[in-house]
Amino acid sequence: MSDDEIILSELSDDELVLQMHDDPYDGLREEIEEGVNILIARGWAPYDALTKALVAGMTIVGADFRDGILFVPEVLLAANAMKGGMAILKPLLIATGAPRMGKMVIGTVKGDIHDIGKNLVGMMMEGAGFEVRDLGINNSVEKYLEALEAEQPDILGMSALLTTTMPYMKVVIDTLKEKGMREDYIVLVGGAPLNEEFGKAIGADAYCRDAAVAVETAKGFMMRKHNRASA
Ligand code: B1M
Repeated sequence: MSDDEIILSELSDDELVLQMHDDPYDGLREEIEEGVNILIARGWAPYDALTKALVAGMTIVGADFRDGILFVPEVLLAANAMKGGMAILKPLLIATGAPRMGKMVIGTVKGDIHDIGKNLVGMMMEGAGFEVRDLGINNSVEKYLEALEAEQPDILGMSALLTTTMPYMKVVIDTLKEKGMREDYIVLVGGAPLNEEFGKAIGADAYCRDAAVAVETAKGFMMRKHNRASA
């Protein structure tokens, strides 16, 4: 059977998920959207559809981009397909969420236009009951400061996907220190090239490996903040 003849709704869950792993690679946004809708209609939890079908497919794209098999235009199409699936899952993830936990301002740092991971973190935080103000990509220290003043969040989240842009997180944190604002916020950082050691070295409160860890870490910090306030 050729790819054209595949009827997604006739595939088993395992076959469908395998097919969806190939879809970002081929930039097939509509097929990803259809696949997500089928999984949800079959009773899949939105989080499982996100991680097992979408993120896993994007990981394959990432490996081939790294190895020089795929190039920027193909990766842009893959990102577009991924975003189609995420747009369906976002309201579902939010609907399964809990009571309001706190507020987060999140953005990708200056010089960096990667936003898929950051968007995922924002979605998962909203799903967990956080109010999220997303600053988008390429944020200068001034933009972060402006948003912190305007939004008065509990948490500042920063994302960086490039080894050349991750040091900018330290610029933001150092500026907060200089202005005597550092202790006003819980600062969480994430992105593929970071690690825990880097998070500590730049003075963040925590490095978050993925969106689920970001949610758990944020909840933990908020609990401690509330406990301190009521002590
Ligand atoms: Co780019 N890119 N890219 N890219 N890209 C990487 C990052 C790269 C590792 C690919 C590679 O070579 N192997 C490489 C960086 C190498 C390095 O720095 N050492 C790279 C490069 C080199 C580039 C360009 C320079 C390529 C070029 O132009 N020659 C260029 C840079 C542009 C710029 O930013 N100035 C570029 C461009 C692009 C596209 C535009 C084509 C596209 C981005 C589209 C978009 O985001 N809208 C793109 C993509 C898609 C990737 C890869 C393939 C996938 C990234 C992704 O979306 N992953 C990536 C390869 C890879 O990472 N394996 C790559 C899926 C996402 C769910 O994971 O983003 O890691 P991730 O997010 C996770 C966690 O990291 C964490 O939670 C998320 C969800 O679980 N997390 C946080 C992320 N942010 C967080 C913030 C938090 C907490 C957790 O705050 C609290």
